Amino acid sequence: MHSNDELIRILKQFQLAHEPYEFGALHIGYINDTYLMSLNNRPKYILQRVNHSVFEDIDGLMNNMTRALSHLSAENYSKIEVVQTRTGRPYWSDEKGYWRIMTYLDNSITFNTTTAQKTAFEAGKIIGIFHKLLERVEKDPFVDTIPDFHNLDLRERQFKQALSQSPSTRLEVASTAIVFAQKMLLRLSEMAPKGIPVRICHNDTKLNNILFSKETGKALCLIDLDTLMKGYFHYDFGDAIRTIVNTAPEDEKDHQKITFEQDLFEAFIEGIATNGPFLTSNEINALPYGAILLPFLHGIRALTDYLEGNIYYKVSYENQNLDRCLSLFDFTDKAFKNLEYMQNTILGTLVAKAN
Ligand code: GN1
Ligand code: MG
Repeated sequence: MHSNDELIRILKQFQLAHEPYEFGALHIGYINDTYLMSLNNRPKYILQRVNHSVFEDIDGLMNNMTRALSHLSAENYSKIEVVQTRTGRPYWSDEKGYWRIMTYLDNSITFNTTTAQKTAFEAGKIIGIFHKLLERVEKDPFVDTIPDFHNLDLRERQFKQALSQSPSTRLEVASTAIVFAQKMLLRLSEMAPKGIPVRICHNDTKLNNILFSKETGKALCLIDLDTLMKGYFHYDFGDAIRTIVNTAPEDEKDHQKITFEQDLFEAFIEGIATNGPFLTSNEINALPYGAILLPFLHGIRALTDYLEGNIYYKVSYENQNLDRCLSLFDFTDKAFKNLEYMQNTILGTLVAKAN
């Protein structure tokens, strides 16, 4: 973590009035370092050091973000702004890192998990609004901030590479997870959908990347736009499902607590449906696949990182990646068992747009 003096030095690079900000480290996320900047205990800005070993092209990433943010503003979608540096750039860098500052939305709150149908409904609604706002933007200028981020073939190759190099003790401890991964890779390759249009996606739509109003409980907007790039709608769908329909946190060790809550699933779909028809029939048909693919992808990535000795994600204890993997695989299995249920619910609620 960074000292107060260091953070003040960074702040001076940005176009902000000179005020006595207090910094609070937010222990959220596995990738970046995040600080809340407050004045008299009122949060004003988010200061972040972007992880350059994960995101190689930070210039491209910040261009994606500012380009998207210029469209992400509407009566039902709250605007977030990037504070410019004194030289008019969206981030500041020196040999120690890449820094950015974004506005904090007053009276907003995030949830790691939920049991409330209203929250699930609001999440579905805001993800639909996000996609509709970005539907017509020109896609070519957007770079891939992490190439093949949700590409299962890549994640399979990385997993197999880790398997061939991992110490036998780790292979043994992770044996159940390894067997499940191999079985699921086969199943998913048989299910892979075709004819899905490319959209500009968020690609990390877990519940705690959605801001809600503390007062009304309504969803305000999506945050954490680092992985905003080309993708498929079922990626954003699946990432939301794995964190909204499951009432347990991502690294839950007690698998009895990991659930596929059908009432939350239905509320989430209803929320998407409030946006009217905006998905193609191929996209709609691919949604249940996305709800199985995404928890699995995150699980296999955590497993790969465990086998490689925790080099990608920040971990707070040695086996955290393995616990995350087992929990994500458990939810993958539960989602798979709900495949037919998901298909029926979706067909009854979402209507495809006319081509
Ligand atoms: C990572 O650090 P955070 O929470 O923003 C990961 C996401 C995962 C998430 C939780 C670039 O994001 O894909 O959903 O952990 N981001 C990257 O598992 O790998
Ligand atoms: Mg993220």
